[in-house]
Amino acid sequence: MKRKTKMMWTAAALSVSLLAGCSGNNSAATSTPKKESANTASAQGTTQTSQVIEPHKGLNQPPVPIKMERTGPHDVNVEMTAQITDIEIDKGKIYKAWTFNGQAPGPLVVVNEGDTIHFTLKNMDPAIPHSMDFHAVHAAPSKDFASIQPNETGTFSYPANNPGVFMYHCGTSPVLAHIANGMHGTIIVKPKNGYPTDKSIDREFVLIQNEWYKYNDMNDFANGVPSHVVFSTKALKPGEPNTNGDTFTLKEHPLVAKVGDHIRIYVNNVGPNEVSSFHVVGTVLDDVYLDGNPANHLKGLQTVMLPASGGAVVEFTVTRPGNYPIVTHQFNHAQKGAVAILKVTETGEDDGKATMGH
Ligand SMILES: [Cu+2]
Repeated sequence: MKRKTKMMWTAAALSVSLLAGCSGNNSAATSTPKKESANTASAQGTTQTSQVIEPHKGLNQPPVPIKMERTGPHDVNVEMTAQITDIEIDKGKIYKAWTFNGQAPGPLVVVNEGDTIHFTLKNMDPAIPHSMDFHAVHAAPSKDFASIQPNETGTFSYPANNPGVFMYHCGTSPVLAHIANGMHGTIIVKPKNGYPTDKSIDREFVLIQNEWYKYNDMNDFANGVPSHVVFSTKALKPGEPNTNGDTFTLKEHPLVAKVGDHIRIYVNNVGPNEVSSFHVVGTVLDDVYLDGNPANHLKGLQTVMLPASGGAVVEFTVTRPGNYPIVTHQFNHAQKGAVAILKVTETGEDDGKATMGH
């Protein structure tokens, strides 16, 4: 790795896998909270105060950093919150999201294949029960993914024995409402023996795709089409950006690489409803590991199909300087925001020039 990062957002220390065998507190900060208050949010955006459910009116809980601590060679404590936090999903449009830790998608969780996750969920929502369903683990959902009542805390343990890029989400009924309101995210389980291409990777990023609908509108969630389809990125290392799923941040603050870099992206489509036709304009995906499992190795893909919840590790080389749009090739969704820019420069640093749309 020859990555040099710029401090664009507040640092986040995320990968407990880096702490294997030692114990230490590895908490992550989130992106800089938006300045809008709930009042200005309702004035600026389409989220009308009248639509906000009564117990959430005026509520905008500041993001609480995730806590991750490795307590043994194969044991990781993860503490997260369920909380109500305003997210700017489009310029000036605030969504009073149901979130994990005040981010939507929630904070990235990284563990090692073979770890046992000791998970604690603190429900800060004054009104609604929430829960956690990690796709990466083997568990009894009725017990291990049980709902935590408002203002209560619950703890669960389960093994993460399969490597890959997995979705997590709140599994409280109606699940569609909890996911569509923002309670989703990504957990990476690092393969015990790595990926065959590990040695040649120069830079790696995380990209998550999600959709937004009308605020807390069950009919729109079930029968409508998304108003916004968006990408976000999450930090793999301290100092890398954490962003929420919005239409503009990854255009204004692109991912940055150097000419010749071999790039890896951990990508996850958290839906809730749509599939992603993940595509990087200007290159071919030389190596793809479906769901991030090294056994699912494909070569030379133009586009990788990610079902709702699906993940992948995709790798490619950038041979020429310029801006490479990363899209879902379902262009109705790209038009609604699902474009991120990878800026490739001779130096590997952002040259500050504006990026183009797509
Ligand atoms: Cu929930």
